[in-house]
Amino acid sequence: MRHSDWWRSAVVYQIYPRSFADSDGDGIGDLRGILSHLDHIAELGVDVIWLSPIYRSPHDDNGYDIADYQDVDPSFGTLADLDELIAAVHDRGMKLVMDLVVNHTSDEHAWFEESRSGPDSPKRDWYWWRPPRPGHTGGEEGAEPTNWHSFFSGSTWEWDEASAEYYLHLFSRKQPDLNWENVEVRQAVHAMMRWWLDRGVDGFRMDVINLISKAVQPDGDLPDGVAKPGTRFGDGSPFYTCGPRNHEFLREMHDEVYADAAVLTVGEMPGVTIDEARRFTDPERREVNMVFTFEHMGVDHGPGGKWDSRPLHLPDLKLNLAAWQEGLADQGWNSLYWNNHDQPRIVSRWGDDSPEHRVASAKTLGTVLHMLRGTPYVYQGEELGMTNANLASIDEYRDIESLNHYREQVALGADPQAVLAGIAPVSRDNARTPMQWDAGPNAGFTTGEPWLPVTPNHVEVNAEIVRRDPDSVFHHYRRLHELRHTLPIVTDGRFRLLLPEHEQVFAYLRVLPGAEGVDVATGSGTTDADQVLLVVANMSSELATVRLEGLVNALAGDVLLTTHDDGAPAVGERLTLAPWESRIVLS
Ligand code: ISL
Repeated sequence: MRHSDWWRSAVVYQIYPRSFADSDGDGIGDLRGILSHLDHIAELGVDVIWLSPIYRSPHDDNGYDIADYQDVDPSFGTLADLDELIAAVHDRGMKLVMDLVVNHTSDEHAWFEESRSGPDSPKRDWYWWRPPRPGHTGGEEGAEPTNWHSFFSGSTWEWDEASAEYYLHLFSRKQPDLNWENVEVRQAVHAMMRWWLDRGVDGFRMDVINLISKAVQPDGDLPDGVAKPGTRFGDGSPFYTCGPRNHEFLREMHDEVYADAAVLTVGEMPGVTIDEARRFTDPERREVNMVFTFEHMGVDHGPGGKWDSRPLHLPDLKLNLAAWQEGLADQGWNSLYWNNHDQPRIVSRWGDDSPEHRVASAKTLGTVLHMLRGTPYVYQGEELGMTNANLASIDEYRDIESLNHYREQVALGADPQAVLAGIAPVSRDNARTPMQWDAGPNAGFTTGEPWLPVTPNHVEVNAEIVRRDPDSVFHHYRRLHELRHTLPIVTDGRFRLLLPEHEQVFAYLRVLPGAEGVDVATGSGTTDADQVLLVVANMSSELATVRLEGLVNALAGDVLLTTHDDGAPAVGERLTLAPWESRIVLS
């Protein structure tokens, strides 16, 4: 492994600062709160911390709407606090990766304020300004330049009365899209990134970085999308997902900013395909190290998409993850995640968060993800087995995506209770409830009023308890990280899915060729000379029985990690697994 490839055997821990730890009692997490809990993260044995945005922001989208890329928001602290954090992270042998949100800025960013000042502004072209649709005066329904539906409901266009033009915002109206066609925009972003690298940060997680190139037509137009059923809007995503100049822009960024730095770069990419991901992450192309796919996060969506979630059909998940494992085996690199600040908690989503199965299911989900090939990401609280929020009414929600969806649907005549029932299991607020540090008031997160309710189960589910208990989710994750750091097979082994159709069990092999010429790529079997890591996991709350044909040797290897200590040693090809039991076996 080259020195610059250090991230291939690394584990990343994501902090959502607003919900991590509050040092000053205002109910909002902050940098000094993070500083006081760094040892918790170091003990977990991760290599990198990714910090969700802490920049100056009006917080329309909790900091993903940035008003100044080179300053810290007062609610989080100061630049001096951040310098201290960078140093403290480095002192503990870890690295710090910043969130880079450059598809859009806040409408309160000086660039946009200048751009908005009028059509003659030198920065007018830094954003997407367009006149009303021909035959319309502007401001009225249907006058928008395209019919695109925003990620956060409503139109992607906001009317600016003063200059009688619209501006584009794929997300909230307070998140105007930057025009990456304009070279000055790109140069300003590059300069800002270099400023952060000079300050000592170790890389970037790039927010929706596959949306920055819009398919603008030769006449300057952006095309309408195909109509979305039940709304007046169309799907604009073909015109901004992995657009025509996306690769060029990332290659340019690489060459201008981090060609010579051993940084970690990960692009968040909704709608990216395996083929595109392979190109984005092919080291030869010099773009980014890895991307976040959304495909596996969509396998439980019904026809109504995100708000229409269904119980998981395990074979769908296995086939999707296997396709990415195989698709990026020879070229490119995967990132691995179950959770982040936008996804519901995995133990509530695909595990079983009842008292009986919560711990085992959280561990087994961790096992299945962490033994895959790629760089794993752990989201704050995942190591505690934190659950969904179970918020009682719409008044308790804070997430702009959930709130806008609710308002839009109710305005269209939908039953409010039905809309709420769709939001509850998937809302981004599920991930954003305060970190559960202890059983005390507000889970030790704040001495004030938390900005989002603390989950009542913090009395049993908290950091203090899991760090003390050697059988906890925390220590299971710590051991998973240890395996990655000590066994080259976890980083480098080929992946082979077993039992693709099995509805309860997720089983796969990782294989390192032991003798020259052994072709594991074909999946045609293994030889005695190969090193084989077997992962077998019951992903259900019932007993499961499997036949692992031809794998007697693999089953008879050393059990490196298991959820159930009393699990009988495997004899023969038939194996019965307790609910949520999993094993990692090396032979
Ligand atoms: O959460 C989502 C899945 O339905 C999307 O709506 C989400 O907004 C999308 O995945 C992009 O996410 C990123 O950019 C957004 C920000 O709100 C998210 O928090 C961020 O992760 C806009 O900056």
